Amino acid sequence: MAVSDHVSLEEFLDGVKKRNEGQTEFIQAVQEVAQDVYEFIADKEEYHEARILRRITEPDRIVSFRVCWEDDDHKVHVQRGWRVQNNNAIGPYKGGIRFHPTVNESVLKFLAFEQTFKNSLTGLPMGGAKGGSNFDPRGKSDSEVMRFCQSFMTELCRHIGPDIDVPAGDIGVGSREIGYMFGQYKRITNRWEGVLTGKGQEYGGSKMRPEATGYGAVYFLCNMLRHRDESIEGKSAVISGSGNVALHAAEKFRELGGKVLTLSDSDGFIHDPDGIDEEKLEWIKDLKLNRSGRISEYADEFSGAEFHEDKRPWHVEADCALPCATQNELEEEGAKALVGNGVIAVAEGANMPSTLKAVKVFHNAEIMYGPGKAANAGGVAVSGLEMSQNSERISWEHEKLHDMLTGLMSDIHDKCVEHGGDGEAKNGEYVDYVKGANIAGFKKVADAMLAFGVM
Ligand code: NDP
Ligand code: 2IT
Repeated sequence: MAVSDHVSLEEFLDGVKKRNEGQTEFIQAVQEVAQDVYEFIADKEEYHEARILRRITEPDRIVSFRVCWEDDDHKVHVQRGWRVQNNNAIGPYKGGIRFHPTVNESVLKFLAFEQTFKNSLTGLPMGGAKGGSNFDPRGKSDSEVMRFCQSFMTELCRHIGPDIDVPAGDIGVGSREIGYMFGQYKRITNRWEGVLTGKGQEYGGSKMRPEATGYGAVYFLCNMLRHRDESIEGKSAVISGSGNVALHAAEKFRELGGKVLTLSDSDGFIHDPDGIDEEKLEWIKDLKLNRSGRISEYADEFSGAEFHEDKRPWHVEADCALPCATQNELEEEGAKALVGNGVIAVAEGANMPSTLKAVKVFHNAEIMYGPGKAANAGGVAVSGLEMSQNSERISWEHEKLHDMLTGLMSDIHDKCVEHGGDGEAKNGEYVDYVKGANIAGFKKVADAMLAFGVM
């Protein structure tokens, strides 16, 4: 029997900071989870003895590799690629791949750590991982992106497999990149298997996967609102980002009777006081998907809309906020502006878009705040369903998958209420969704780890 290991929360966090010096995003993510987990395990000696949290904060492994590729002018580029396999206690490693110049080990470790809890919350058998590269797909030709993806997969393929680790998309990795990577995996291994999710529907991709994260975030928002006898009908929203998650969140929010006021990209945000209707949204999709355009062009196209360069949309008055771009895009000052303008609910489509100080502002104001690991879990949940369909060699219909997605988001909401509120599915009480998600996500992984003994 192991001896008890009762280090205080402060000592534990000091250790995390020392062991991961300079990895600010990773430390931030651990800090947010550790507070709640410590409270939960205060009287549960077995988790202390087995040092479960200490083990979850040490990735199972990190693979780092060189990715070499040639551009259209035959210039050779050398980039770095990573896969962080955080924890596979409850299922094969699972999580997206990000291509963005800001990618580094800290960012991928925070994402893999968060993914471990998110995947657990879905109730599906998936462990947590994340990968990517500091490659910037912006401004690159299709051929350049193809050569990069092939080179990246040539190394990554040694570390993944349908029962080992199943990557998917994230920032900078959409259906085009998944296609190139899947093709290369198949070519090298001579195996057609469900090794990636988010595939095209012609070759094993699941219906509903492209929409799942954004729609799921709005369904999570609906569940939070319903808990307080509210709905989206007639409400307004500020949304950041204009990628896969943001555009599908905007689409669903509008479909459910809400008015979307803003969208953004890394150049700034657009504000359309008349609301971004279906036709305008189709125009943006075409701009982003087919013309590699910038969101600023919206203000030139639609009268009444304004572009705010280098600004974020949090000062625009709205009932709801959906940060759907990237980590730490919503700081304390933005949170105060939202609360000051009477926001009632925030649902995170992005991963950790709110800083710790911003989260505190939401908690103090007791608004409904759904953290990314709960609110954006719809994407990976449908990825899990894509894995099931691939294993069964079958394709489920749109309606069935849609029903499963809404059911999964409602279950995740209920788990948050169970551990972050007073457990009643519908009573209007304040729910600490961060605490609920952290504890529910932790418990399943921790209990599986206890079953395996010390390793
Ligand atoms: P996309 O690449 O499709 O879109 C990303 C959007 O965010 C773009 O509008 C981009 O603008 C903006 N953005 C990216 N980085 C920055 C930055 N540093 N500052 C400001 N804006 C930025 O990615 P997704 O929509 O897939 O992902 C968005 C978020 O959702 C990420 O946090 C991701 O981890 C999370 N997520 C995604 C899931 C999915 O299924 N795709 C699942 C769960 C979470 P620009 O074009 O100017 O770079
Ligand atoms: O952050 C995420 O959940 C994702 N990028 C999706 C992961 C997945 O495996 O579908």
